[in-house]
Amino acid sequence: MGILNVTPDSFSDGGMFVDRERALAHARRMVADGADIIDIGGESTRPGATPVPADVELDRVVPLVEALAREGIRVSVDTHKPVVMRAALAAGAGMINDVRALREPGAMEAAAAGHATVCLMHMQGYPGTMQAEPHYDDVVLEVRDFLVERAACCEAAGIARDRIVIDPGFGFGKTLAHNLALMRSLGVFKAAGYPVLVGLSRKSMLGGIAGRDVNERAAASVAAALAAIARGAAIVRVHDVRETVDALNVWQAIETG
Ligand code: 7PJ
Repeated sequence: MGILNVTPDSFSDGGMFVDRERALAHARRMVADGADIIDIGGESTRPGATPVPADVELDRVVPLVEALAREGIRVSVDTHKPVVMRAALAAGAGMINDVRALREPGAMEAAAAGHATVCLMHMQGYPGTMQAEPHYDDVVLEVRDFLVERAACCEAAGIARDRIVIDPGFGFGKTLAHNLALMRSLGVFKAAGYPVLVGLSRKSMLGGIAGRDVNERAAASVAAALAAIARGAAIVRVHDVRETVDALNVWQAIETG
């Protein structure tokens, strides 16, 4: 899954793809490099980011969904707003990626309409304050139980099991120790019976380990993506598609002999 942020303030590529033609060109480049899905985000979820009104988010996201879907590209939309979900699905999106796991009023119903896949992500707290003092007694079991419960709600709302993907939400209300524990136990999430999505690309956790600024984290991100796939992740959400695909191809060739 290649990341396309059309926000002026995202942490690593903020402002780069606000222009529609540049955004489309970048999406096409990621597909040519091997991305199967393009995840479009019109509102930054980084700590302290300003919320975006629905009309601004719609204007940023919907024309891109339409254009890419028309080209046969599988599009995911990173949003928690039901109105954006509905518009994105009408424009041809095949996936709703919600960092709030469809907890906004009306989000579950909006995502259930149609046949799109939903990605349910775990977050403790809210973007403004989530990194202040994250706390868990058992991070793996608490995150797993939350996701399984959200998935059950989705199924009760008419979203078939095979439309659901789960994501531990690396960096969303988690310390480095929490993130590492989740990564080591990724098998627990896979065992819950849903495909697992992992998003670690260029995140501060990698910056902390590697001692690199945000735009110098490609190698660290590739290592994280490989580790995630090796532990059973079905989808990795990444900025550096070409580098990740190269690494995965080599790894896979070795694994399959
Ligand atoms: C994630 C996401 C993630 C899913 C963001 C960033 C922050 N969606 N949206 N998983 N992260 N499913 O890219 O660093 O980890 S926005």
